Amino acid sequence: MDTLLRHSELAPIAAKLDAQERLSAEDGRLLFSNPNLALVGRLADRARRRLHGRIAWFVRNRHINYTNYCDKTCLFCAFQRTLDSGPEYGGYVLSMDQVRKRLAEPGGEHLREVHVVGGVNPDLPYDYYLDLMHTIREARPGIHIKAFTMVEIDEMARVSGRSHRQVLGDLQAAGLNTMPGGGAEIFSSRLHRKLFHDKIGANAWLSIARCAHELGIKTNATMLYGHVETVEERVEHLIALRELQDRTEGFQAFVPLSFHPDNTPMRKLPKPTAADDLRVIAVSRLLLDNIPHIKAYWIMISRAVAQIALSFGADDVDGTVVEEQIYHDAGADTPEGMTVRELVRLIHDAGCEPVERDALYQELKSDFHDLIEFRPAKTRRAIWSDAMNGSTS
Ligand code: V47
Repeated sequence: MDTLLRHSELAPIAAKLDAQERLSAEDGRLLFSNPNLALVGRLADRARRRLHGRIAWFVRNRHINYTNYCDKTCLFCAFQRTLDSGPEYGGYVLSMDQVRKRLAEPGGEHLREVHVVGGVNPDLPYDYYLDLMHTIREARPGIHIKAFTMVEIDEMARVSGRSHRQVLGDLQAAGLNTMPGGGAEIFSSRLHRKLFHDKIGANAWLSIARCAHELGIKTNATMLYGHVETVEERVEHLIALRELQDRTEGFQAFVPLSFHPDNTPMRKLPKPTAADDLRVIAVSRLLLDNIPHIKAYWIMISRAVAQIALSFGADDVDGTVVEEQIYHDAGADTPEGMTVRELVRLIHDAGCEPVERDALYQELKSDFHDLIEFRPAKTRRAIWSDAMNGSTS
């Protein structure tokens, strides 16, 4: 153990990690409140390197948000349009033709994964969701369909009168492969009452995730942070995920979701800082010892913070994305998509080794020499001297 760590109050946690012992909730609270973020990050980076070395994963994916009509009243959301608001306020439901067109756009043939989520729209019949699966499957037979949060599964069960298990089975038969991790928000019952009282809470979310895992459907998990949650509530959330994962091993990745306040009913709250984002990523890596991947979703935390996050516990940057509405409606100023070249450079310049993956984290490609320009880094003195001499090279 290095000197800084040995003399810090994190020394017992570092010792536990060295001995590959599981961290407790109390350890989680200490990691969230320790003033030395760099030390917390160093611990997380060690854990990340033990699991993944220098690899950082990305996927050629695109998101499709099939509707933004939603009858829920979540205070953190800017994406939702009320059912009576009409298209003049930007409300939409994608037709199957529009879905086909999105998949037929240039580059669509290279997509590995499509990520499909939408609002809770009670006007959609059960068949809409099954048609969506069939349409995507037909348009891109080889594509991996990652679709629907536990919240949407609950809505489909309500509209069809079928159980969660039956709905998941129907979707699987129609082409669903895995599920994203959204809708978990924050498991605290206090915040469920305050922020999203008319949507499923922790028990239902965890129970549907468990059901999906039992059917062999891998999912991700998320936590929405940076609003009014406490450190205790963050830790409680992470430990609940860890406990379910002990039973099912069905979570592939954990995706911390940094709150974007613009255009939401909580718009007066300040945005989480880069330090908040990095700390949540680091503590997640340390507490979630049984979830293989921690995602730094560049759309939410910016490309620059995603790069640093790769040294703070994250091993995955999601992917090309192409079109994104949930965070852009809430004020995200990142682009909506990135090219493979940009992703590869982002990872390479952060000191990691870019590896293209499929949706199940199988390696597809790791040799990107053609995309990375190897220019010897200029010394500061050379940059200064060029600047003084007017060189623009
Ligand atoms: O469930 C909504 C969150 C989630 C805001 O699994 C917001 O690979 C921040 O889950 N500020 C949907 N967050 C997105 C999601 C996701 C994204 C990328 C990858 C994966 C994955 C999953 O976004 C919602 C909600 O928790 N959200 N509004 C907001 N204003």
